[in-house]
Amino acid sequence: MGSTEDLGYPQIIVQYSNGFLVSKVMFTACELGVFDLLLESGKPLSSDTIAAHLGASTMGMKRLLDACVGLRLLAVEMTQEGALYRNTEISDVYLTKSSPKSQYHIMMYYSNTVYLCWQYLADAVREGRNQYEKVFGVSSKDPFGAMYRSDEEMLKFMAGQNSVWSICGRDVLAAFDLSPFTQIYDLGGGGGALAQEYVSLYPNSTVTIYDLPKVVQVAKEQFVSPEESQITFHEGDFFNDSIPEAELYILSKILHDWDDDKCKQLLAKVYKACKPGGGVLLVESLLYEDKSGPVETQLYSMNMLVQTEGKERTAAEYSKLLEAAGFGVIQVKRTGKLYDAVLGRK
Ligand code: ASE
Repeated sequence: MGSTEDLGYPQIIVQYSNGFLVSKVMFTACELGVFDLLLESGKPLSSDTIAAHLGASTMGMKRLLDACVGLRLLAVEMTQEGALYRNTEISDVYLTKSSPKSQYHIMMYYSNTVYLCWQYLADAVREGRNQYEKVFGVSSKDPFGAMYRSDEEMLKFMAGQNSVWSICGRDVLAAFDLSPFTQIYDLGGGGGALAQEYVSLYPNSTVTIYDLPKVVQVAKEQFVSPEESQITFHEGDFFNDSIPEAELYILSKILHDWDDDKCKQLLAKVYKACKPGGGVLLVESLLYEDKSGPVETQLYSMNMLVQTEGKERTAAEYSKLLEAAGFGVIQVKRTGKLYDAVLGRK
């Protein structure tokens, strides 16, 4: 890359400028069901066939499919009947709705919600706050009131947040030996995918998903079957309602939604509720200490600016918050994937 730039062609600038076009092509192919159709079909299909099945224009679909080939999300072969398209292995596994590792729902959340918020990134930077008022016409004072402004939005958020655990859940839960803990609360556990990973990795544990009543209701109806007897629910607002006693509390992508004061308030409450010898597991995307990366985490921190009251933090920043609440013996494990783990003990 360096040498191309030395010759006066700014490869990196061109690539970054086109980044949002890349995202939107992938999101759109997901949304229209291109990858699902090609998986179901089991054989390569022409663009006309795909367009007909998906109720799209032949001209628009052909262009979308060719762009997906350029992005290596589809493969094409030339035959006597013309071009035939098929999924790549990565697309089969991650971009189809039915795959156990599907990232479809987070793509839909990015494409239809996050994307709209980023329209006002400059305002978010100028004002230092989220942009729900401008984007959706809802008050920005209560970020989760805004994010859950309709049942449909809440469901999309829950499904989206669930999808990441199929690719990172095991790593964050295996970062420490959590087998001594049997009684777990997952505060803000949402759709329950991390709780499901937890009980499959630690079969002697029971995980209680603590979340807002309407979130718990949807989790029970749509995400966690009553047959999963190791998973139970507790309806409440962890800032305003009591937190029951347990051995381990999981706070997965919770602290990054809030400013330091709110984090300290919540952690102090968790510390009080926690059994002696128990602990708290923070699951977050950790910035390097000098905040020079990882770039994914820096971008997520920008997203916390447009969508929440929080930010992504360094391991030292999370340790300070834990210490302020009373937790000691703090251990940090970077997983090398999107999310990392920090364990504090009481
Ligand atoms: C939250 C997590 C997310 C609140 C809002 C969110 C994510 C997207 N919007 O706790 C997942 C992380 N991805 C990004 C882009 O931040």
